[in-house]
Amino acid sequence: MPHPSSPIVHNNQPDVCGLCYKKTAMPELHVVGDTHGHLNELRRLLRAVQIIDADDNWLASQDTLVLLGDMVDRGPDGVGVIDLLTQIQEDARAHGGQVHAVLGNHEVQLLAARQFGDTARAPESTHTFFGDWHRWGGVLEDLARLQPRHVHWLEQLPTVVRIGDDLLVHADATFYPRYGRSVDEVNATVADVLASVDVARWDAMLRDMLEKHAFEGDSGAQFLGGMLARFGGRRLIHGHSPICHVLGQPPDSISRAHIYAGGRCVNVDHGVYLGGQGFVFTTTISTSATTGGGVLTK
Ligand SMILES: [Mn+2]
Repeated sequence: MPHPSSPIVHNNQPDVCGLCYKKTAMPELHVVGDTHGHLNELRRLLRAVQIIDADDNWLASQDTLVLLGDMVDRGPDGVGVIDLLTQIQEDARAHGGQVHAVLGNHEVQLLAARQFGDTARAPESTHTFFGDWHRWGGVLEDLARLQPRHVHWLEQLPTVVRIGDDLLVHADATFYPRYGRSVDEVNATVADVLASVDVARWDAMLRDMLEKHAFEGDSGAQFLGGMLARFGGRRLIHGHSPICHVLGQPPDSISRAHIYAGGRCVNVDHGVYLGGQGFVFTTTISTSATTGGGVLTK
């Protein structure tokens, strides 16, 4: 096999040479949990596993990177996170890779604060969209810096993504199958709400997105099984519920994903905004024959 002239090779058979980026032939899936405006930490994590280089160039060949939502709020630079993701999304695409970001409740809360401001969330409610966004960690500088290109990027985010046998969503919540019978239907339903000016629909969706811990215990595992049967996939990966809270451990002690429900559920919320060191969950992309149409009982 001829030796490449440059150590930087985007190669369809990357395991032929030790100087090539990728040591394995199989494309990998990398998943990053709730970033919450922590741009420096996100860069540090992506650089540490050589997904991007020191200048934010894509290094991960034909791999797929998924940011699992709640990329904004709570931290210093949510808009900076959006800008970085937009840029590496383009760079990855140009090099055969993919970057997806999934919609989390904080993205919807930010869009709601921008669109509805001091509008009450319900006729008798004293809660406003802006007030709730701010109370739950909304950063005023982010709202002020939000340009139409950021809004457009947020509005087109998918809510569910399936990569091989992995189904990726932000929240360990039960609303997804109520929003559609397929991944595409759920994404279309959420996009339809975001494109609407219907306060009641926004309010209901925001409440749906706040649920946590839906896949825990026997009934949770049963629901999870139905959800995987419905949307396809053999495993679900989510963020939204910091692992340190789930396990009752200090945030800085969390260094890996929390795998539960007999291996069919993976929580990757590293709690970076709470002081967690963060991690990137990496797995090979496998595809087996899976079918949709399962029955959900929860
Ligand atoms: Mn969340």
